[in-house]
Amino acid sequence: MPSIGPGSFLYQQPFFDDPSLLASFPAGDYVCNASGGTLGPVQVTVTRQAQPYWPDSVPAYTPATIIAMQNANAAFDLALDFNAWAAPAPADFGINFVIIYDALTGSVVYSVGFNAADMAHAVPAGTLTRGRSYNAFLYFSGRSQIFDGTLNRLVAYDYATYATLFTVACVGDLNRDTFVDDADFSSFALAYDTLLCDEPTMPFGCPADLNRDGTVDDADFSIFAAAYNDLICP
Ligand SMILES: [Ca+2]
Ligand SMILES: [Ca+2]
Repeated sequence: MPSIGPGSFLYQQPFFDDPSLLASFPAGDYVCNASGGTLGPVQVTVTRQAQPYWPDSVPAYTPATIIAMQNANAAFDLALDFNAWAAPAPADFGINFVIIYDALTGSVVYSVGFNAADMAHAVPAGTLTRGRSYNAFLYFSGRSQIFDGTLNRLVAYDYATYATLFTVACVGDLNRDTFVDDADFSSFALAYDTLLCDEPTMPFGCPADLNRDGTVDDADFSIFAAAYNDLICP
């Protein structure tokens, strides 16, 4: 049986999707030696499966959620929609989280567990700070543990996907600098000329669509004009 020395962390890799790791660790059993943890030196057998537990269904936000995350308003609940797992992993133990990190400081500002069958979660109003950048992870982890009378056989896997998340400083502040000024007006005018949010030339997330109805038109201009008149985000 091949042996993996201390410092190897095979189980932490998303190895079912990594061709080089697949080549390095073909299906079979491996002895994994570890030390330095609270248990001291331990030895477990890691069973490398021939087939992935789930071929294609890892957690991911829906496209509409990813777009909404480009102009989130921290003052309201933020609805996150994502897929459930079509073929839940046969894990003895699974843990799933939405984890939101501040993109600048790296600190965790929000973390909540959810069930594998869940397809939505709302980040409560007031959790995020306006005018900031975040990374919002969907994290899935599963463990299967089998004691065969001699050894604990462990199969473990972790997978995470994430999307960038921006909160607006205020309505109309399209470049998120806390002022609604000529720079924002220029961006708004271009979007107004483009009109439709699903035009390829429209900036991602359609930030100038202030009433979120899919077009940048006179209704949005009325909202923008009021903010432009105020200049400074309240
Ligand atoms: Ca601005
Ligand atoms: Ca609109």
